[in-house]
Amino acid sequence: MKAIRLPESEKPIPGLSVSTNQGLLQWISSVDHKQIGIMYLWLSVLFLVMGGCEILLVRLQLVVPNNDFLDPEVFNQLFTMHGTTMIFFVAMPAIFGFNTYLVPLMIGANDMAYPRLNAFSFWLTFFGGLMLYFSFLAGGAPDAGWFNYAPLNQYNYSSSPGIDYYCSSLLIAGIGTVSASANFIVTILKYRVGTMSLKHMPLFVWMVLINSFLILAAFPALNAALAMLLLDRQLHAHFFTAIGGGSAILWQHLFWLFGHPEVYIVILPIFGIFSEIFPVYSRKPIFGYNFIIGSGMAIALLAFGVWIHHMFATGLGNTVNGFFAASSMLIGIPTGVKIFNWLATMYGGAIRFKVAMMFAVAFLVEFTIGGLSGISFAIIPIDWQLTDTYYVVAHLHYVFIGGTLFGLLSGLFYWFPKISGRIPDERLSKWFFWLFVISFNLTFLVQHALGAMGMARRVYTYPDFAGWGTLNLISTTGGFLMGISIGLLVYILVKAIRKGVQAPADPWDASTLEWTTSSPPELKNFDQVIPVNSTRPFRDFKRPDDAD
Ligand code: HEM
Ligand SMILES: [Cu+2]
Repeated sequence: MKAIRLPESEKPIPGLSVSTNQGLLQWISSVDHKQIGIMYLWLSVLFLVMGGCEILLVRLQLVVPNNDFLDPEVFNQLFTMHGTTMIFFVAMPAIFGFNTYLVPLMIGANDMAYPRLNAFSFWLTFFGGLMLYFSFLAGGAPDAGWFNYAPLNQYNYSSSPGIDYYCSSLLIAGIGTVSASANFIVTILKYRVGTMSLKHMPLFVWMVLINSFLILAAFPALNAALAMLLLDRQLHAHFFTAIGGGSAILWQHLFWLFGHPEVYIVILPIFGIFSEIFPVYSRKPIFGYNFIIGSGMAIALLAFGVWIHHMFATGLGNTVNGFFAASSMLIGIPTGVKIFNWLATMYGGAIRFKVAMMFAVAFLVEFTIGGLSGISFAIIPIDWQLTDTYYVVAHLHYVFIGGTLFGLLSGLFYWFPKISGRIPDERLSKWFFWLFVISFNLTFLVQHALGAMGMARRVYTYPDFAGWGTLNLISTTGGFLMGISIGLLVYILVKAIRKGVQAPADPWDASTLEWTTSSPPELKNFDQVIPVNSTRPFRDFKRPDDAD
């Protein structure tokens, strides 16, 4: 098979080149998708450390009953900043980092469709995050929880400027998110190498495409709500105050119309990552390629039909609740389909337990636990009993950490050699894996019990009820061990970048186009691209006698 030479004029790269070596200035002015992707990834590591430190203070306050280590006001700010940071400035930038770095490489393109818009999107996210943290200096951070319910978000209940910063910073970052998504859609639809049809596109790219449409539909609801709240707070409008004819429940509708799709926004690209990783480390083609795409689309559509399951306790009536309970049960099905696809991919395969694969297998277990507690919330009487207890905190971390973060870590260990050109220390990485998985379960498994025993979430302190102290002590210990494991991860990455073993172009015997470039890729990704006639073009190129 002959490789296809890309025309020289295909994608002139404006800006500076990697080899000019101008240090920081070069990064700041870069419009290269690989550098922007790497900046997104470091941004998320930075905020992971910030959000982690905030919640460790919270866990310290909760380590024993009747503790008064923190002020209640500070406590509210810390858990609010933790949740907001983790969702908007850890999960989102990390996902955009992978998307931005990988999509052009995986479709055989030399950059995004709009390289300057790409840089613009990154810097909006960056300054959005900076602005959120500036609130600490400006008189107090936001303190009404990451979903910022009315009327708590109104001036009478929160008179520090924290919530104004919440609105402005999420608006700025939100504009970045929307513009980046438009960029992905055009890039994927218009810049694929000539022979790659939609049905040969890597599943990761498919999930990014679906996800980008999901973002374009969901983020406007949030952005509108934030703008309305700013008007309420700054110009005394009454969108969310009952006195002036507004409605506090309206905030919840708008927020969750965005917020439920958001939880799929942070999981769909992860499903894409796993759909790349399971086949490579099982040495088999993915089982049910079309089903993975179809169930991805089903999830994206259904995501807009379940938001009221966050509002069962607000008194919307049995008919409404019943409808949304049913739709919430339904959305478990396409997710279950994907889990079965991955299990079937592993079945009978020659599995290699590299760290990326270990995280992928652990994900199957942890995410299923999170999925089951999620289904239990779709049963309305159970939701009424457990909502706003630690059971919710346990559930959301099993999906956010056991799902999103495990996926990001799996992807990190898979693509790190490509991105950095170095192999991380395998033995240390396995230590990290075990420490992280064990401490994660130590922290959050017991919170199911705490929730069932009635411990409310977001409480500043709690009485000395039987068992509560012990379980909270276990949870705090687990949290600090998680903190240590994240420190170990940063050490592993920095050490690998400094003096890791040089990575070959294709360390895992993979199947997609990004592995045909050198590690790390040159500034111009491709001079020539191999032909794409299947979902595993590189493997077919390496073993033409045994092509798909
Ligand atoms: C070091 C690891 C982590 C620990 C120990 C931790 C612990 C906690 C705790 C104890 C709370 C409840 C605070 C309260 O209600 O009193 C909480 C809330 C939350 N966490 Fe985490 N968390 C961690 C990582 C993450 C990650 C990675 C994410 C998302 C990607 C996340 C997302 C959230 C969200 C959305 C909330 C709700 C905040 C709110 O109630 O407004 N957490 N976390
Ligand atoms: Cu939901």
